[in-house]
Amino acid sequence: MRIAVLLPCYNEEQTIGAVIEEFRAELPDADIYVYDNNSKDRTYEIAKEHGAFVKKEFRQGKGNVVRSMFRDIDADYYVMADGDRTYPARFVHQLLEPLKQGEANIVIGDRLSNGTYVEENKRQFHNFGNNLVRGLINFLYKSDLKDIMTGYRAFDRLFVKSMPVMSPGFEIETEMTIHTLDKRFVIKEIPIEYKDRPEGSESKLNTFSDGFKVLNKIFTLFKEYKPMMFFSIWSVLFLVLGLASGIPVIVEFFDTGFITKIPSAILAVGLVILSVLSFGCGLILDTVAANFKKQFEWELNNIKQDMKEF
Ligand SMILES: Nc1nc2c(ncn2[C@@H]2O[C@H](COP(=O)(O)OP(=O)(O)O)[C@@H](O)[C@H]2O)c(=O)[nH]1
Ligand SMILES: [Mg+2]
Repeated sequence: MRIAVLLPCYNEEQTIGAVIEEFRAELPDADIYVYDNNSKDRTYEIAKEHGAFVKKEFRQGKGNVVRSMFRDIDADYYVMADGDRTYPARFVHQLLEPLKQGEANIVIGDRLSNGTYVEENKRQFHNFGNNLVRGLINFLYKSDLKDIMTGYRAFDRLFVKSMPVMSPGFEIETEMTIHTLDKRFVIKEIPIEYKDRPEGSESKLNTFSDGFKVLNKIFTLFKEYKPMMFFSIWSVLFLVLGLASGIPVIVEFFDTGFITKIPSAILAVGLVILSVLSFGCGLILDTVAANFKKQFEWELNNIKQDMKEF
């Protein structure tokens, strides 16, 4: 059974050595991979000195790194963590166990339910962001996840080899979670402790620009994965506005046999046409999305078949 530990890194010279040693102590037989993303410090050299498989990824962004890692690396189980020593390695066994038992395809280390993230993280706005994203996703996908954006995760091979990584940057975690829910992979959450970065080590995440990208990702994936619901919302909105401006015109017509509110009449017709168009878009794209889902299921069957022959 091969286990791969994946550590995407950008400027983590201060901590990467310790992270590699901690994971090696917990999983002596695992292969540890560090993908260095144009670091301006000695991350690459230090990771090499500590005996990790080190590779350079030139396209900047965590998503780009994860994309390459998922494509390049062969293993039965995968663990992903940050290179900043915020996710303790000792939880790795708890993360791997449900995969080995076949009880989950993806296990996430949840920083939020036991409050260690809220306690440790110094950036208050991140808690608001976490709550907002969690609320949105749980509402859209009728799920009950506690921590959507955690960087501590374990996956089985089926998940890794079928995950289309489209996000270039920090939206990658959100994308993975939504993909999991949409494609009915089994997800399990394990509460973990989170430790803030040591003094002098800096987070690469920008609260506002990356927060905006995450929200944008949720919006885009909602449109792509649930087009009927997405376009129905627009359709209803236009219909309500259309009726609001059109009903007085109709009432006037029945009362007097004439129409004097010409601008309202034109507006109402426009809005109702938009409503019907939105609904049509929803119907068409719903079929497209359904076909993609079927395609994906066949792809999963193929990957599973390859794994058996492997
Ligand atoms: N490869 C790569 N890794 C990155 C990049 N930005 C951040 N990381 C790594 O991704 C992980 C998470 O980033 P971090 O700054 O800790 O985000 P936070 O945990 O949300 O504060 C860390 O291991 C970073 O080194 C990047 O552009 N490329
Ligand atoms: Mg981090």
